[in-house]
Amino acid sequence: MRPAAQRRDVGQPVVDFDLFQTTKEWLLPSSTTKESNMSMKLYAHPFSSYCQKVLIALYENHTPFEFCMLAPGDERAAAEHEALWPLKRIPVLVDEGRAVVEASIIIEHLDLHHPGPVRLIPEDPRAALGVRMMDRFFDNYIMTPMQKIVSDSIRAAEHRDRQGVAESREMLDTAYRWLDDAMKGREWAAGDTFNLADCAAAPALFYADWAHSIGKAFSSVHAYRRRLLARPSFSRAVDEARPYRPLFPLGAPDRD
Ligand SMILES: N[C@@H](CCC(=O)N[C@@H](CS)C(=O)NCC(=O)O)C(=O)O
Repeated sequence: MRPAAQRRDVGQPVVDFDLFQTTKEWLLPSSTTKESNMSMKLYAHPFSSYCQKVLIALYENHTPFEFCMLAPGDERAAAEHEALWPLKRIPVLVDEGRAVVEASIIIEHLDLHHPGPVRLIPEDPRAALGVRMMDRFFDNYIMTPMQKIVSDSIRAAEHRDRQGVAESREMLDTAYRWLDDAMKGREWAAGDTFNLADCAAAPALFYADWAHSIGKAFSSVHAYRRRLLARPSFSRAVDEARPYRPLFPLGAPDRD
């Protein structure tokens, strides 16, 4: 295992971003990224589920990068982040001065421009489609309802969305049931190897079980969640996020 990724003091200025590129250019692959030695920067927080999704991919291949911590209250880091991505969501990867957003796209970017021994997207386009389908499943039907339940709990009582939360809980139950069936006899979410779909699954199932517990009957989902927790890349992300557990709005359980 390589040493931990270099961590940057959040207050340091970022001098090498070209913030005046058009959005279209930001999203185009750079012709120079392949052989680049310039370090990548990830704007993230260790406790964020979507950031963990990308951290897992980086750790799987021991990809060097600089972690730019977005701590609450750090206005300078927040301003840098907003200049890169006005929608203010994390993670944001900066590679060769270009911002890459959306966790799945960041992982696609890593697989394309910084490949390692663990292929995050299979080369075979048919297999890749199955991986992307499962990635969408985890984001849309596990992560999204989990986030809804968590974010609703920090709203003022008069702004709570009871119906939305009830629908999210229902969606999670249906998604757990579907996944339990899908995971029977499978080690990883799509195919025989660990890939993008598992990067998405790990933090999604981790936090979803905290927000709306996975029923005991769904033994294949529980077994898969345990396999994910045992994977060194995710286990490292979970350990790095441990100090922030008191921030979990619903109260973190005393377990992983
Ligand atoms: N679709 C985005 C979702 C990213 C996202 O929701 N990130 C959360 C942290 S896990 C965030 O930035 N929350 C801040 C906010 O909602 O203001 C992705 O896949 O990267």
